[in-house]
This record gives sequence, structure tokens and C-alpha cells, in this order.
Amino acid sequence: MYGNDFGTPESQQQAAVTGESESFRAVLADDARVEPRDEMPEAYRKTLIRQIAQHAHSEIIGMQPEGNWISRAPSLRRKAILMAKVQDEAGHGLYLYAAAETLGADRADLLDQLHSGRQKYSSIFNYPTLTWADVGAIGWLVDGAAIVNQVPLCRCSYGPYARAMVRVCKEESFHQRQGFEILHHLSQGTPAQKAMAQDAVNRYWWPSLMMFGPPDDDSPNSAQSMAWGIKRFSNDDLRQRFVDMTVLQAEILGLTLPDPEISWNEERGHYDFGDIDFTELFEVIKGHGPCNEQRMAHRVKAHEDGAWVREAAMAHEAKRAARAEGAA
Ligand code: BYC
Repeated sequence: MYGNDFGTPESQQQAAVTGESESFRAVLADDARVEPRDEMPEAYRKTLIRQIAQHAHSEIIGMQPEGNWISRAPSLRRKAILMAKVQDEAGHGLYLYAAAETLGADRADLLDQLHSGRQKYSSIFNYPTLTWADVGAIGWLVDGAAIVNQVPLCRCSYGPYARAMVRVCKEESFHQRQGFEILHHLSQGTPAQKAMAQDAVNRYWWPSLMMFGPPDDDSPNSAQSMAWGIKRFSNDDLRQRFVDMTVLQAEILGLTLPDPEISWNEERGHYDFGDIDFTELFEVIKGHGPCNEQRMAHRVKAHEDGAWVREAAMAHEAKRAARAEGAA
């Protein structure tokens, strides 16, 4: 549905009472997409801006832990692949900021909210990348978790977000494979290389499970977001899907997941796994993770250092527009 700027008087009356117009409900009931100029409840718009902005911020902050290894990648080939991957993340951030702008959000304002700590980014990017194997673990586990979380977002009820996710997911699949391939290479290498791969998996496993968010009974936004078709599955359902997918891949890699409680549960048809320390997740979200301060300081400095580029681009555009007007 596109361009339904003005609802009927009845639907406007209903919107005033419930915040949801008839046309909005009809779009959701048909599993169609809400488009930028369609009527939508203010709370729906705000929820989308919150989630899309957090997602966009995660993509650009996510460039840091891996960007850290571009100059130290073990070969020219590895360096070229990693550089392309980090550039992809910048692109994902751009699609997502553009999707948030279709909801009336201002990009400069969103960045300001990130820099002042009023908007979040994913907890996972507050962990350090200590060895080259961490780049593999991020690709395999972090991008793997991102794919499980983001494939259902391709069916999100908000059109621009859903469409952005299609391309993001294709690129994330490539990232996940490059991470798997790095770890596969290391795990088949010398004992020291295999130990390095195992150490990276040991450190990234639990934080990757935390990426899916708090457990369902402690997730204040899930019920409404699922009713609106923004989220299609709960945090715990997606986390379980990720564990089920990853256990077999770990076997192929010859690496061990650091959880002795992982075992196949015939009755549930899923792998059981140990308790996650959610206090750690909440501490990291509050800003007390190992790298929060460093990530934010780096981001703010990059933004300030880039001010002249933004100003030059705007000055160029103003001159171009003035020339075009003069010629006309
Ligand atoms: N980290 O009610 P809940 C990537 C917050 S990009 C930080 O369950 P919701 C990649 C949550 O925001 C990865 N905060 O919330 C990039 C909420 O706080 P507010 C990012 C978290 O929104 C580069 C509160 O906790 N992916 O993978 O229903 C390179 C309560 O949670 C986290 C996305 O953003 C967390 N882990 O569900 C490589 C995907 N978890 O806002 C890879 C889109 C929860 O109420 N986002 N919080 O103050 C989503 O799917 C959902 O927003 C979440 C959370 C599942 C993350």
C-alpha cells in the first residue's frame, strides 16, 4: 500500500481512540507493507525509529572491532576481503539511516543521540578483538546471529526497512562464510592456530547469544513489536534457532562451544543449552562493557574529523544548485 495520506473520517476517529486506523489495521491483516506516506500510529513510527536507528548505529560501530585488524590481516588476500567486509557494514548503516529518514527522523539528530548515549547499539561490539581468530569468530558467530535475527526482518511490516534487509542479509551471508572459512583454516592449522581459534570461540559464544536481547519474559518491547509485524519471532525463539544451526557447524570446524550443557533434546526437537548471564548483557547495555568508552570516543572523533567532508559536500551542492538556477 502506498500514498494513503488521508484516511476516511471514520478511520481518523478510530485512530484518535486507539492510535491505529482502519487502513493501518487492514495492511497488517493482509500482511502487506506499510509505506512512508501511509497512515501509521505515532507509537509504531517511534518504535521503528528506535529499532532502525539502533540497528544503523550497530552497523557503523561494528566497523571498529574488525577495522582494527585491517592493517594486521595475515595476507594481502585476507586484507582485501576484510576491507570489503568493513565497507559493506558502512553501506548497511547508510541503507538503515535512509530507512529511518523515511519515517521523518533526521540523520544528524540520530547520530547526535548515539554520541550522547541516548540511543543504543548492539552489545556485541563492546568486546575486544584480541587476535586474528576473533575476526573469524565475529564472521561466523556474530554475523551468523545477525542473519538469524535479520532474515525475518525482510518480512517486517514497514516496507523500507524490510527491503533494506534483503540486501543486508545477502551480504551478511557472505560475511558469515568468510568467518567460517577463517576459523576452518585455523582449526586445520598448527596446534597454536587451532588453540587461537578455540579461544576466540570461547570468548565470543556467550556474547553472541546475548545479541538476541533479553529473555522473552524480560523483553518490554517484544509483544507490541510482534503484534505490529515489526518482529516476527521472539528473542528466545531466534536464539534457539541460532544454537540449533551452530552446533553442527562447530562440529564441522572441529571446535567446541564453551557450554557443557549443550545436548540434543529429542522431545523438544532442539538443542538444550546452559543459562545465559543476562546481568552481563544489561551491564554492557548500560555502558559498562570492556570497550564501550573506547568505541564511543573513536566514533565521536571520526564524526568530528569528518565534519569538513560533510561541509565541503554541502558547499559543492549549493554551488551546483546555484549554477543550475543561473543557467535556467
Ligand atoms: N544490545 O524489549 P527488547 C550486526 C535493548 S548489527 C544492545 O527485547 P527489542 C552486525 C533494546 O534496544 C546487530 N541493546 O527490545 C553489524 C531495548 O532497549 P530500549 C544489531 C539491546 O527492540 C556489523 C531493551 O534492551 N541488530 O549484527 O524488541 C557487523 C529491551 O530489549 C540488546 C539489530 O539491531 C543488545 N543485544 O529487541 C557484523 C537488529 N538487546 O530501546 C554484524 C534489529 C536488547 O527499549 N533489532 N537491547 O531502550 C532487533 O531485532 C531488536 O531491536 C533486538 C531487541 C532483538 C536487538
